[in-house]
Amino acid sequence: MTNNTRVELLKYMIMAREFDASMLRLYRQGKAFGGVYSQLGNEAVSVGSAMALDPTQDVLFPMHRNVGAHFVFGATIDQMMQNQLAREGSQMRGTDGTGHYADPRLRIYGNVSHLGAMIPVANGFVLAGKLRGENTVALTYIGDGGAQVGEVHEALNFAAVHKLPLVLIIENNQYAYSTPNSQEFAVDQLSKRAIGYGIHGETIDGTDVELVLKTCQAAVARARRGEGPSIIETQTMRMRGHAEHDDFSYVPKELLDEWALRDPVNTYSAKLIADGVISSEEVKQLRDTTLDQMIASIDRTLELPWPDASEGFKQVFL
Ligand SMILES: Cc1ncc(C[n+]2csc(CCOP(=O)(O)OP(=O)(O)O)c2C)c(N)n1
Ligand SMILES: [Mg+2]
Repeated sequence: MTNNTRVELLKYMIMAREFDASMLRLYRQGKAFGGVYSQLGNEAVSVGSAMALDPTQDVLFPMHRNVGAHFVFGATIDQMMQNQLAREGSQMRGTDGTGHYADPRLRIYGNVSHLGAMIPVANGFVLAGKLRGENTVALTYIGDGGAQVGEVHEALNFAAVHKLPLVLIIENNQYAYSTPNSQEFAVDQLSKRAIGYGIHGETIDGTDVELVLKTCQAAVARARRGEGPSIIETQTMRMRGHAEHDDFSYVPKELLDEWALRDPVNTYSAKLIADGVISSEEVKQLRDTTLDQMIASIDRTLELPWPDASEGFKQVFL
């Protein structure tokens, strides 16, 4: 892996981290509406996986904790801010913050809220590509809770039978709302389900961005060779509540303390400093510059008008 790629990985993780931190502040200031779903602790999954794709030919179907993947695919901070603060320019015209939109220009198809429902859509996209003779790979995500929905099984079976170029990341962040893994499934690794579909599956440490990138690159290469889909289960911890209204008092504090030591941004910064790829001063500068970019974007976005109320009645069944 080149030093350039390593610095890029860090840069995108810091962008995701600072965007997230901004949203948490804006929520407490009463300026962010609806659900604010923190991706704290998930940056390595989001960034490492999206970096494995070719944004000019592949497609991204992100979930609610994948801000980093959006940035890798070229979404601007302003665009993401307009979406989340529901201002003019929002891709959902103010009706939602993180889902229910498509950005064909950037090849990003934002999540629908019904868990599991996006995987068949990703299947359809790459099946169409296959029929047209294109070599498009779709990357999508599902949580440890969402992975228990029936549609996920149907979609994986379909993708396996048709050898579709699909990479599914199961983001196992230990909880689905207040439900822990122990109440969700009885298998020790969700990737073992791949055996039942006859496809490739593996479980990896989702706090290690280089491991995520390499694992996803291998999955993308298999998909391009026509070898079909892969399931990659990434082990992380949801370091905040389900969304910011949730105080997550049901999560044992020791568990959070344990995972805090594996913070993906801090551990990767330390690794690159130890390897002499970047200095601690440069890391600090990167974080400061990124924070300045967030603040400038927030200022610009809060100046924007709200979308007209009539927008809420468009593109919906009444
Ligand atoms: C089919 C379906 N059931 C329930 C919900 C409500 N819901 C939204 S997010 C969520 C928890 C999801 O947990 P998980 O899949 O582990 O993802 P995480 O939020 O932890 O990243 C639930 C129950 C939904 N959106 N869709
Ligand atoms: Mg979860």
